[in-house]
Amino acid sequence: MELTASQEFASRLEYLPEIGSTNTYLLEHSKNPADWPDFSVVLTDNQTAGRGRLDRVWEAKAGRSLAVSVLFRPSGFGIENFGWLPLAAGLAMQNAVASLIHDADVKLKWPNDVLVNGEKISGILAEVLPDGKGVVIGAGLNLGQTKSELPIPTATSLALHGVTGFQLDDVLVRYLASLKRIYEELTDLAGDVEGSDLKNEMLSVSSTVGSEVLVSLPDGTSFAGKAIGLDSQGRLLIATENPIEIRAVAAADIEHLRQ
Ligand code: BT5
Repeated sequence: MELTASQEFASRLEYLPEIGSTNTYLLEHSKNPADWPDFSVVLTDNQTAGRGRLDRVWEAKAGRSLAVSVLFRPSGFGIENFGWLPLAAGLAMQNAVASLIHDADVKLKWPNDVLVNGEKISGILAEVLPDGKGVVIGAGLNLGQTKSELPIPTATSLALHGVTGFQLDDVLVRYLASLKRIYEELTDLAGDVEGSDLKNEMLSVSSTVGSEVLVSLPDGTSFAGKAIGLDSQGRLLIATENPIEIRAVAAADIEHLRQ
């Protein structure tokens, strides 16, 4: 696999012709920082057991989708700011997709789904290393699937928006270049994103902030409110009416009700 352009941005880059899950592979193999430094990358175009959040499944058609996992061992900020990393990855993927699809609305649904005209083209799964000193961030991107090859009616792919005939490297380099730029910004800010251009950029491509949402929490409860912003750790802030309060959610499923 020719990955010359992407190689420039990764400290280590490993292409696997087939793998169950790039996240699982990286979590299991990356114990030694000397072999697997910060910003090591593992990818495949044939992921057979992709994982979503909360034990859900990420489906990928062999040869028609990208699965890429990046290892972060931040030295510039601590675990309290790790919450920004999956949001950074979502923004990087939004940048990559928006650079390829010009005639559609490419937005970020909190925490990090990339939607094209409201349909999901990419999902991201962040997992903290067993030693707590880093995070693996995996992204799935639908490349060549037809509508019937996608698992849900509200999913889409690059091909469905006329983006075809590219090399994997052309797509991957856009994601990695953007992710590296955002990671460097996050490091320069020492993870303190409040009031920064980076936070404004995240807010400007968010379809969630400003929307009425239904929030479903991992414990099975749910509540409705208006998403009004992100707090200092990247949690979504929701204003509710009954009772009148602002709640911050770190892990939840969001349904957009109306803008
Ligand atoms: C996600 O979970 O969207 C995170 C997906 C992360 C996948 C990457 S691929 C590289 C790395 N290695 C892994 O094993 N995983 C990561 P969540 O927000 O829970 O959404 C999962 C839901 O998205 C599923 O329940 C389906 O409804 C839907 N879905 C599954 N496959 C999809 C696809 N290819 N395109 C769009 N939606 C999909």
